[in-house]
Amino acid sequence: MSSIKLYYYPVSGPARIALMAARLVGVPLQIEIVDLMKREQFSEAYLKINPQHCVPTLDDDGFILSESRAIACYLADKYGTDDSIYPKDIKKRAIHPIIFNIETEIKENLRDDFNASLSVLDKYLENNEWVAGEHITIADTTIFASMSGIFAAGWDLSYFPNIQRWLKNCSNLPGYEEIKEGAKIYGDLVKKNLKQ
Ligand SMILES: N[C@@H](CCC(=O)N[C@@H](CS)C(=O)NCC(=O)O)C(=O)O
Repeated sequence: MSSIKLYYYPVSGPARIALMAARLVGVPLQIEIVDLMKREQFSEAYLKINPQHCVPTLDDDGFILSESRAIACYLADKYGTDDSIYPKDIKKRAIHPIIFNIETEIKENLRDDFNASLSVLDKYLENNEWVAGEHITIADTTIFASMSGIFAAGWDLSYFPNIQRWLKNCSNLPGYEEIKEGAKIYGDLVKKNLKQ
């Protein structure tokens, strides 16, 4: 297999989505760190492959792709050994997006919105081991990777027992050890911002 590069920064949730999807698929990656703190995403070379100057970006033997979820789908479609982690059946694919916006203060309505999204996720997990059913799919790695920073910030999950069980399972996934430090840095930044 030719080399697949992932332009990555561990503190970025979208970058973690792409990395965990790749690890779940089992495709070998060459990770290229783009240090956002040093503004490396604005280098001339990087802007040529990603004019939107963000991570992640995938370079699969010259085929350049940005957008974390598109990368997850591409990797699963192209390199997945079967379609279980990204079903071909579009009805099996359907999940609700979970969106969270953070500012320096978490306003009551945002907190409620996020908890409402968590309730939906918890309900999905009530009768299912994984988000989309009995099998792990890229829905799990995508949701887990994007929310891992918020969980690392210590979001109160006491009302969501199924999410707590799912999180334990997610912490055994391939790629988890690699992403957990970035998620922790993100979580610490959130905690620090909230204290200010
Ligand atoms: N929709 C994009 C969002 C990517 C994104 O926002 N990346 C941020 C880090 S979380 C970034 O690289 N920001 C640097 C910049 O915009 O200059 C995706 O899902 O891949």
